[in-house]
Amino acid sequence: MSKLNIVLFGPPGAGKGTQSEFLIRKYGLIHLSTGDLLRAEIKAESPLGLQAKEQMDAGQLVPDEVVIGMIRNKMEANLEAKGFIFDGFPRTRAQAIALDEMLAEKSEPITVMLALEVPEAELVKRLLNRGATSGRSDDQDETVIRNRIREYEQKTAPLKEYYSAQGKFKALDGVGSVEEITTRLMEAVG
Ligand code: B4P
Repeated sequence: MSKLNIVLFGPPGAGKGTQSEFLIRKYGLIHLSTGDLLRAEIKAESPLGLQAKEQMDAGQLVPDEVVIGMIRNKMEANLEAKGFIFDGFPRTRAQAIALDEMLAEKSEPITVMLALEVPEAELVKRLLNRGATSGRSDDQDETVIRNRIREYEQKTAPLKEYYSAQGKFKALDGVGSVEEITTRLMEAVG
């Protein structure tokens, strides 16, 4: 049976992390979140984590080679997986090309890219709210949050065209209750 490889896509605060939890349980997939992997490096105070923290706290993307290397290691450690959910990766065209190359080596292409669409005002509200409760440093300051959204618009949003050209792009309304959005995602996976 072919593997199910999902790219869960959307701006910061669109609900990627939240929805990944349901999708990995439903389909038995491995969750690969570059944000979570980077935060684990920061917690461990590794050299990579110390460098990434500066960029993350400024609302900038971490260099491509860093996140591509992390994803490659995790995929190689999970060769028997039924498939992967890529959450927050790829975020640039170079990352998308690298991911396609890694999957081509194993003849297991991306199945679908599911893009959660949420207006900017709602994103800022959700992230400030999380900043008030979770202590995530990049969620505390509205300027940093808006910078992350700008980075998304400039470097990440163009990937919609990249996946459209492969016939894999599906956009979904990301506003509503968490359960409603989970249902929309499951319908889109089919
Ligand atoms: P991430 O960890 O990916 O964080 P994020 O984009 O801010 O979104 P996240 O997935 O956490 O939030 P979610 O939408 O689930 O990245 C953090 C940083 O790491 C980046 O800024 C960058 O510096 C670096 N980085 C990561 N990946 C990289 C890459 N590939 N290349 C370069 N740099 C990289 O949810 C947000 C909040 O909304 C939650 O509090 C949730 O409770 C709430 N929410 C969810 N669904 C909701 C709903 N339906 N209604 C109301 N609230 C909802």
